[in-house]
Amino acid sequence: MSQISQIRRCYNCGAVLQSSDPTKEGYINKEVLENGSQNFLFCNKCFEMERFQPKTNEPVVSDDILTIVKDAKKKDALLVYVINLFSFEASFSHKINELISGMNILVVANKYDLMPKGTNEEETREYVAHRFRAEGVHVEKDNIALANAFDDDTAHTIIAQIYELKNGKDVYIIGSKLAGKTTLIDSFIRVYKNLSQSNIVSEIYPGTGSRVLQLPMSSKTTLYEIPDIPYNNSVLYGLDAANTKKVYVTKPVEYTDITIREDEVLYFGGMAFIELVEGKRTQLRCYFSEAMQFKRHSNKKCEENFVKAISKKAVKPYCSKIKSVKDLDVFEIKVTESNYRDIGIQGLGWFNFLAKGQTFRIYVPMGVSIYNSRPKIDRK
Ligand SMILES: Nc1nc2c(ncn2[C@@H]2O[C@H](COP(=O)(O)OP(=O)(O)OP(=O)(O)O)[C@@H](O)[C@H]2O)c(=O)[nH]1
Ligand SMILES: [Mg+2]
Repeated sequence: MSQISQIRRCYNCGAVLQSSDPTKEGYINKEVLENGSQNFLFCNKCFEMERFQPKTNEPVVSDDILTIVKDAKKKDALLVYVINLFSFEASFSHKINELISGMNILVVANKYDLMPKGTNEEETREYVAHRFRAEGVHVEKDNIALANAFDDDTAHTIIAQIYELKNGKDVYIIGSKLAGKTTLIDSFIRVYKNLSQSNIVSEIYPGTGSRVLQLPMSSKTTLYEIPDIPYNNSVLYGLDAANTKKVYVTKPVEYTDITIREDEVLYFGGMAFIELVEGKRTQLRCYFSEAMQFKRHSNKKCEENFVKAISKKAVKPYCSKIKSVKDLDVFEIKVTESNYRDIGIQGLGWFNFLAKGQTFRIYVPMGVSIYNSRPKIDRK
């Protein structure tokens, strides 16, 4: 008799995974290795690297939100966490994540309809679970619903999932501004039957100054809409209407491949730009709105030239808040591994590239977050 078993490797560094010797390459906790529910596994070293990246700007969360989340936790409620799948990676608040860790969570990965054609559902769930895991929040892969909030079928499925998971408890919906909570709740209201004696109301939540929408779920339980997690770390924050329209993605995103060389920069309109400070020529697979103008330049006086291009409105879309180089935040990312990676800008989009020891600098409007992660869309 013979037995075949698969040797699993770290998704990041490629080391063979083992849980016998923590001092050797590829060490991973035994329970994670044996769990079997995840296709992509990281050795502990790579996982820590991913998890404890230097934190960039975070959303500023009000005390009201924290009070409501604490209450939800105390009640052992189901938390429905709505994310905008196109751009959520840097939308998390560590204060909130510390609180929700260990709660019963259903993630609604919304705007799935904006993902490129052919996006794989299973891989997307895996990616979302990974991003939550990197934030210290465990979410079962089966508790990640891919959604288009406008769609009645989606609303039916999610409502059924909520009833299945809520265990007779209340439900709280949380998510960043523009994630799609209102659209989703409107769809719920269209498709669900209110069998209780109570009405849908919007009332001040006890202990806060916030008005909260409340939907009766049964005679004893209620669904509460927690106020938006602010998006002050997104490029969309404070952007004028005309430029917002150009940044905003409204149909399935299509990528553009652009190659940059060492000492070159690539503009993402007049919203942000990246510089290849060190490393061989690299192809960037860029996922941004179709109105985005990509332009390559030399990196000489790159910040000054970028500001000038914006002041002349020579690049579109542009962020009019950038009036001098002091209005730019700059991040440096050195990648060591030999694998595909994403670098993304909150609210704007992301690019994917083969990491081979490059050093990038990312210039963004002040206060905007960036992230560096395993790919959202796998390259076959
Ligand atoms: N393509 C697509 N767009 C969506 C989806 N859900 C919401 N939107 C759009 O995203 C934007 C934000 O949706 P809202 O439902 O208002 O989001 P919110 O989380 O309530 O955020 P607020 O604007 O703060 O109320 C709107 O322009 C919606 O039309 C979705 O599943 N797919
Ligand atoms: Mg809303």
